[in-house]
Amino acid sequence: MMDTEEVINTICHHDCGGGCLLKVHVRDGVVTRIETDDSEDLQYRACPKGRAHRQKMYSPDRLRYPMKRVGERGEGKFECISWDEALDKVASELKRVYETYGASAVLRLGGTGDMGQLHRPMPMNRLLSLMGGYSTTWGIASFEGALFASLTTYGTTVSANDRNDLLNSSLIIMWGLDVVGTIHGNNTRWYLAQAREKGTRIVSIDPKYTNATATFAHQWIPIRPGTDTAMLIAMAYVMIKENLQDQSFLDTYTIGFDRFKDYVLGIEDGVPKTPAWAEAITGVSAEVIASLAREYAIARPAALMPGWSAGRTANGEQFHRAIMVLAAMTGNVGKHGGNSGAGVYGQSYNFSLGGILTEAGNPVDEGVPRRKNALPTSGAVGLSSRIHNSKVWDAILEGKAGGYPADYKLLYVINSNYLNQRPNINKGIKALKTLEFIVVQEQFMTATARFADILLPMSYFMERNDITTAGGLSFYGYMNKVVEPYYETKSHLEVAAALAERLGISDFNDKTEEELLKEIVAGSKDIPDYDILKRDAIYRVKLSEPGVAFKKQIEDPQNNPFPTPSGKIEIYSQQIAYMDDPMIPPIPKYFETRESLNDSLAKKYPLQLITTHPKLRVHSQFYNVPWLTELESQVAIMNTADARARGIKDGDQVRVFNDRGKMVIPARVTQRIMPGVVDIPEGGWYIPDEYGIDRGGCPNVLTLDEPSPAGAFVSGPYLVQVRKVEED
Ligand SMILES: Nc1nc2c(c(=O)[nH]1)N[C@H]1C(S)=C(S)[C@@H](COP(=O)(O)OP(=O)(O)OC[C@H]3O[C@@H](n4cnc5c(=O)[nH]c(N)nc54)[C@H](O)[C@@H]3O)O[C@H]1N2
Ligand SMILES: Nc1nc2c(c(=O)[nH]1)N[C@H]1C(S)=C(S)[C@@H](COP(=O)(O)OP(=O)(O)OC[C@H]3O[C@@H](n4cnc5c(=O)[nH]c(N)nc54)[C@H](O)[C@@H]3O)O[C@H]1N2
Ligand code: SF4
Ligand SMILES: [Mo]
Repeated sequence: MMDTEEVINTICHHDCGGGCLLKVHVRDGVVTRIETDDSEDLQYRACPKGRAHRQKMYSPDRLRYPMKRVGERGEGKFECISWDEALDKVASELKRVYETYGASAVLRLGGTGDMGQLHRPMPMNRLLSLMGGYSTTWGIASFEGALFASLTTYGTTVSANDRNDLLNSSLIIMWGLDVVGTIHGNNTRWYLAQAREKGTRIVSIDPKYTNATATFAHQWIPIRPGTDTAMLIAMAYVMIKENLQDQSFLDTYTIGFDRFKDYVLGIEDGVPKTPAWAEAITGVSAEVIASLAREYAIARPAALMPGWSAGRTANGEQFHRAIMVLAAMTGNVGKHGGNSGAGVYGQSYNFSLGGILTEAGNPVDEGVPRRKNALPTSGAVGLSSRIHNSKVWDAILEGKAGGYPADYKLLYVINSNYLNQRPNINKGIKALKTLEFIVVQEQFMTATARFADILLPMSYFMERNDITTAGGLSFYGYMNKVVEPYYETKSHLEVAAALAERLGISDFNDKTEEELLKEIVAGSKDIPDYDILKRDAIYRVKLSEPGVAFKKQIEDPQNNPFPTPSGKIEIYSQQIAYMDDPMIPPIPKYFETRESLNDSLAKKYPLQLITTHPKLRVHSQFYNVPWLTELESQVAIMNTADARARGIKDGDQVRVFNDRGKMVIPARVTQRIMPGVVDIPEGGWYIPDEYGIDRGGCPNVLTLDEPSPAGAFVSGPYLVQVRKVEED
């Protein structure tokens, strides 16, 4: 018999901080096996999730047909309908809402399903803009605090060294960074492994003894969540007292160090920020703080590498501002082996692609004043027409009367499990029930999908073509279509195009998918040939040396000012001072987090919940893939002492609760998390029982829908209690 198996290269690019080559075996139009990169070159190897796609895309749970709601909203009762009926209904509801209430009543919520350039919310954004506009959100859930800090301190968000530059460091500090549990750039762990082998000292500061700590670190410093800024400021105190700071670097490249110094020494407020002061707040001993301060000041070059969780706290931007000040105090900015303290965009973010099906300019944003806490350089996200992504439920419930920019009537959700993935689900449910119409484009019956009036089944990345770029990785990727779409699923572009036709929007798009992708590739200065990119699926960009942020500014400051208003690294930011908000001070300061252990609420709810990112999921995606849940299931991770005090053993069912919600979940009892802290990884599915108690392990039943003052999404810590579920 003839062997009809083909191997097609494509790219998995999820919102995991990775992007990986898949070699997909296809037989008779069906994916039979997935292999990954085995090249001699730098490899972009898929993780177990990437290799489990076959089970996800052919899951019996996958949505196959358009559906309309038949029961109460949220009840999850649906009936299959034709695409014609579904699209007619969506088009007529859009038309009705535009005519009755105006464009701002249409709220478009997006997420990060997968990261192609074309099949995301962009086509729908264009259509809605041509219809008259739409309301949407601001605040990047991942790292808004880090972006704010980077824009104020350095004047740009592209401020981190490339990860391969870690091989030049003599000390690496992973501050709330777990590059094994989360992907923070495909090969970060590969570089850490090589650094470790070379003898580079590696320190990890984290409430959890993470996989990255276990694998790479020489020292683990457990710290109470939400208190990191106090430790950083106490490290600055030690450096100043012992005159360890790089004063000539500070004099040449920064402004405002003296103001910061006055705060640190207590000249400003009478409180010297000594290691003993920080010990009481952080739980880290004064000696450990002082010795890390000395070590970081003396080891040159040293890379201070933040993750994003410590910045997703109630005053998260202060953490990132403080870490950047320490990087400047030690003269580690702009140097090989150093790092600016930034943890977001590395130099490969400078890779660019051409015109995505361009947004038509959203009329709802036009002529709108900026928010008081928005930086002048933050673009459209700084407009007061936007709702912070943590405040969407209140905005729907209260509208203009509650001070929000509009009254919202129609919700359009694309590429997101918004209800599951935003804080305070119980409030979210109330809000969703008040809307006039909800459309959700989904692949699975998620918590959000259950609230749809019309549910549209979407194709998989392997069922359409797309292009992807870097995102911190040194490559461009072609996300090849490898099989035909599953049952009646359609791509995001096809849905927007079909709606445009029904709504009479003739200038939506006249190009095919491939023509659009060719245009995108043509806009890149790096990719030599479209067909070769398509065949190989990967084009590795070769750089002569690791990218170092601000190298020019440091080597030749006369000709290369920093892109800040002063041209210097701004330890003191006049742009922030203009905001005139005591909770966003112009120099970084420590503020006690809300729901800290000193809060009176801690008597009732004495444990601090954090919600880390799951190794074997991407947020809520892959939750329903048995190959992966066999390896790691959703649990509440707690310390042995806290468990013993409550009579809880590993594997016991426990209740985790606070005033916002309740869940029942198995406990994982371990010494790999510090006492007083509980971790329920984000992305567990919200699956309520008949009493409204979550049985799927979604931490957002417990979280508060309040951002930090400058807009960081707050993933923790929150106060909770844990009790054993008693058998009847
Ligand atoms: N408590 C807590 N909550 C958090 C966080 C936290 O740390 N703690 N982290 C926050 C962060 S940083 C983020 S980025 C957000 C993420 O929030 P979301 O972007 O909402 O996260 P996902 O769970 O990945 O949801 C994507 C959904 O899109 C659907 N989808 C629809 N169309 C497509 C498609 O074409 N392709 C794919 N692949 N999927 C499609 C997927 O099936 C999936 O249900 O969560 C935030 N929520
Ligand atoms: N496998 C996988 N990888 C992912 C994702 C995923 O869902 N799955 N999501 C991706 C996305 S969208 C994002 S935004 C990033 C998120 O990346 P991060 O925010 O860096 O990831 P987290 O797992 O939330 O937290 C990292 C570490 O910080 C610790 N931590 C929590 N709170 C604190 C604190 O207050 N102080 C200190 N010092 N440490 C703290 C946690 O214990 C954890 O070990 O991950 C990306 N990578
Ligand atoms: S899920 Fe992330 S790390 Fe895993 S294969 Fe896909 S892109 Fe790579
Ligand atoms: Mo994120």
